[in-house]
Amino acid sequence: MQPPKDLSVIPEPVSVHGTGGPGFTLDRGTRILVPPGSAAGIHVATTLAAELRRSTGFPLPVASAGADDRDGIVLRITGTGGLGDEGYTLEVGDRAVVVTSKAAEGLFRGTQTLRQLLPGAIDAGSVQRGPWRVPAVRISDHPRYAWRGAALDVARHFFGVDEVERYIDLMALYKLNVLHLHLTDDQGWRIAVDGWPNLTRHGGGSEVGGGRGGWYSKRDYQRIVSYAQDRYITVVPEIDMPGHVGAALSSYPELNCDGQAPPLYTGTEVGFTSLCIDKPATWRFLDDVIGELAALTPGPWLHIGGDEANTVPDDRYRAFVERVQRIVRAHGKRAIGWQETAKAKLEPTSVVQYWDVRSSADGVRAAARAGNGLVLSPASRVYLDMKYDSGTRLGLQWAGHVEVRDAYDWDPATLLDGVDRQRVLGVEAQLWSETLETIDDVEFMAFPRLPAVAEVGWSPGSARDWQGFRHRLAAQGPRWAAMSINYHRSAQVPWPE
Ligand code: NGO
Repeated sequence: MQPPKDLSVIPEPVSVHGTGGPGFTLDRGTRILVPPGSAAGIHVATTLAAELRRSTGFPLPVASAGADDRDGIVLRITGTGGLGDEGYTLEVGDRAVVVTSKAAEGLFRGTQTLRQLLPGAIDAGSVQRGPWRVPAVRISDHPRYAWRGAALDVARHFFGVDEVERYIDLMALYKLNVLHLHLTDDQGWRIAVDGWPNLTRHGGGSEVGGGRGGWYSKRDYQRIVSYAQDRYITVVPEIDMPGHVGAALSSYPELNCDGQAPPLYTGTEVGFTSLCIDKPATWRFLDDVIGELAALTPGPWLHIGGDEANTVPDDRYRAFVERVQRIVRAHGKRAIGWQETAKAKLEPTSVVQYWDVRSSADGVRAAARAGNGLVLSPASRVYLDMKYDSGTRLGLQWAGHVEVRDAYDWDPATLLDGVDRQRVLGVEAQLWSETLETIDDVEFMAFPRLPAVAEVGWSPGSARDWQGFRHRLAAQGPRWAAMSINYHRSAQVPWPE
């Protein structure tokens, strides 16, 4: 049976069937049932209950499912026939919504679909009037790519823990699963390192335009990591090197070849700073920074930057990247670096992140041929800091304008010819913050393009089409209003009045 017409789930699930009947209505008596003794089930159920209580005002108790319990929102952990850890099925009957997955991740992703099957008002921060109907459907779903990321630049302008958590909330609704934090750059150093306190004390106190900046204590960073973990999102921290290090150079004279610390920098030019590659102090510094950050980070990845080191000759650059990869490995992590790192001899487990659509991608192709995984962030598609059009108040335009359709209408499998599609781990939307000062600014650039990239990463190519997508996006408008998201009302989307 055809699914009901007004379904507007993003990302589009792999398969959706209407099953007829009235569907399910969430009410004051609804319980959320989990498998007895399942900590993962309780965890997912508790997060869902908190989300749904805010707007319904219902108690929604979480309880262990007894053998005969079939009413309510039922979360089940059991094999789902090849849907993988993030895959799930969701069945809506008159008496129950049943979400099934083989793992907690998949259960959580399924509950995010359930949110989107409910009216947009379900995502409001205060109690709203129902009814809270869920249409009668059967969904079977799993992601196309394992890496569906969003990067936030907290270096050019600083964003506090609460603001990052807000961004994580927005990512979770669209099933993104990697948060890449760009923690250091010329304009600011944002993460505490015990052995090098001046990095934050001095280097954390600036940002683009001369504002106060800010930085995360280790506890702050851990709060972000665990908030993300609760939503099955992996944090990938980035320490950019050997370039983009102005704040570090300004904090410690010994990191400079001439022993002189430059003043803090608040402009937006790129590519003119570098660590002093031959100094022993540089390597002590990198080992400490990477070691401390690795110890704080539960995920397997550490991003080493590597972009735009324009003052470093190629042979020195290659030797630098190779040595840094070894340090990352020694601290138990896998390295990911911007596409420039493909100039070096990469470890088999290292990943290359493609971004610069202006320069040749041959190095990236060679890395893929050698077996390295790729994360795709083509600037003309997924740089959410690009202006939508010439009228956009915020943003840059070095990669052109990126309208919603540009962010949506492309295929990661064929973006780079000559690259084996098996090498593509996924996609990542970038949000650089040279022009973004507040979380409102961040939201304006991310919405509606972030959900577009989320669908590129999740949905099968065959399920995607721009015409359908723009209508599903339009239907998210009331939900975004309920969530007070500051979104761009792109003329490409038929928003309801
Ligand atoms: C480039 C540059 C960043 C800028 C960004 C602005 C990469 C990987 N390095 O992307 O420093 O902030 O463009 O769009």
